[in-house]
Amino acid sequence: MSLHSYCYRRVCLSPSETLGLVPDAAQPPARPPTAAANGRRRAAAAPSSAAAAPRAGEARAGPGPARGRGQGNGFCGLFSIVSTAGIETALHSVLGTPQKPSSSEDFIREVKMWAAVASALLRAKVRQAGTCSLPRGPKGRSAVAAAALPPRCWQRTARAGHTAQPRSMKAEIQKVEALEENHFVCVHWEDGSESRFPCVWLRDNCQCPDCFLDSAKARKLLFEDLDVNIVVKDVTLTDGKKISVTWPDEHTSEYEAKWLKKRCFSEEAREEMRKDLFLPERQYWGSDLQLLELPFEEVLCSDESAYKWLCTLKKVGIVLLTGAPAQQGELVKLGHRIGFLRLTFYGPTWQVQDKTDANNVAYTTGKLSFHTDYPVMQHPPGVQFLHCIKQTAAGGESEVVDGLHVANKLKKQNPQAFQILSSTAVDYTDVGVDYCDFAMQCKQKIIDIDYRGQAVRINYNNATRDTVLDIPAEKVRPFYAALKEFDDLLNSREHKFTYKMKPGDVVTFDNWRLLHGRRSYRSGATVTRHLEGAYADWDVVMSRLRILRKRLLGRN
Ligand code: OGA
Ligand code: NM2
Ligand code: ZN
Ligand code: ZN
Repeated sequence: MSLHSYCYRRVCLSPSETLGLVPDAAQPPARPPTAAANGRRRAAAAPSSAAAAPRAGEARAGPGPARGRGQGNGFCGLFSIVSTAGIETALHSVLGTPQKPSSSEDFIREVKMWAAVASALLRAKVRQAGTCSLPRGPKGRSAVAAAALPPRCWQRTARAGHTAQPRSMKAEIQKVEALEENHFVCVHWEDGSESRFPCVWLRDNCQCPDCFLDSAKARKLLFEDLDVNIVVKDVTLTDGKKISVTWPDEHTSEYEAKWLKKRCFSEEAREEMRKDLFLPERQYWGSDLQLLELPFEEVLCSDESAYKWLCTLKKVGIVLLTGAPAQQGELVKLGHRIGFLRLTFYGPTWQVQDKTDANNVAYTTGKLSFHTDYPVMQHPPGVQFLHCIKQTAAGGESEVVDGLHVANKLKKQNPQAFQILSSTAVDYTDVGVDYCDFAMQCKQKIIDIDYRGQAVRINYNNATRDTVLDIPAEKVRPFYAALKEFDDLLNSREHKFTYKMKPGDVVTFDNWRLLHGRRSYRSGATVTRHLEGAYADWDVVMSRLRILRKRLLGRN
């Protein structure tokens, strides 16, 4: 075992505590950082409560990079950790930096040093009874996590029975026949309708154990073994509920009526399936937004509430969860509720507050104009959570706008501006240090469109839009003019919705669809406003939504 994996495994936490954010233990982590780099990063990696910790930058160990966060003083910073996530963050920070020490001896010395730091951290975790003792539950889950989410309470409620009934789907077959030189199987349904299934698709989707691994619900049949010109040798109907196909090589396949009906190739059936799988329905809104509020605790513990939360998040794009404890660590529970959070260079969760030498404009008291987070990533976070821990008396109000709704309006109002924004690749940049050091660059269209020309994602943050603009000079002014049109529309009174978060509020929103902003507030000697933020991926959120829906409504 290499030194890397040695020190890594020693500090690895159990999967339930790690949000799934810890890289696979089998993969060697990046090299430990140099001491100098860590002097800058250490405390930044340990989220600490606003009250207990020094403000970022107030107790700097030494000069950091221009955009670095620089805070804390050596080991004291490490011991200010108050949550499992904090420990994990710190350990990643300690172990996950790609900087190279100068020689292999240096390297080994540093690995040893950081291994010692890691075990000190683990000891600290046990020692700090008041702030971070994590008594084990029966299966090694931390009591903190268990209290928030009593042993997978969503699993418990799942078995408790539900009001919703499975959807009835009548699928009785009257007759079956082969058509078009046996290239199609035509199923005649009892209701008089019919479905035509191409033979190549039927053979490809044989559900027998030789062709399909039921435990994985995945195809075993290799594509190289599929004859794309295959025809049926024989097709028969068994009791109206099943058809049986014999292939030229005598392989037989059976297909159930219900299974076939769902997979009918008609435009209507495919649309139905699309809706079932992806819930594409959107409700557009403007200043008239009816913001759904749900109690935070209910979403954690009731499947019905969680389902409502995620359905509305998908359809409307924003839901407010209320009454969360006004302390750090609550978003980690929300992450567990869906599956896991999305790690970025700003950490597993991040603290939005005024910081000295802020490494992001969000970490100042300034106004944030309408933006989506992280367009500098090729795949920006789909969902964002912002938990208000502390709110300032004057200023700091939040604003949201339905970006896809506004993009549709722009398309009608000024098709040329829409065309420019949906075809010009804009450079974004983000360089600095936080969870580890980063130098992000990305090209994004401000309005992403699908194959039909429909707006599907907004990628716009004026702060991280690069000074580099990789377009011909004559296209520059038209680009700015188009962006001005869009920005003006976003900011029009009819489109934006304003609210002010209270401690305990958690706003959850679609970061691909909404743009959000905040009004400025006065800076002071102490932190007067503090939000904890986190991201999730739409894939993960949709996965949880489908599971909840299946459980509650009996549908896929
Ligand atoms: C951010 C952000 C909003 C706020 O951190 O990206 O948009 O209200 N914050 O501070
Ligand atoms: N923060 C809030 O695109 C961005 O820079 C969004 C991200 C710092 C995690 C801000
Ligand atoms: Zn088969
Ligand atoms: Zn933001």
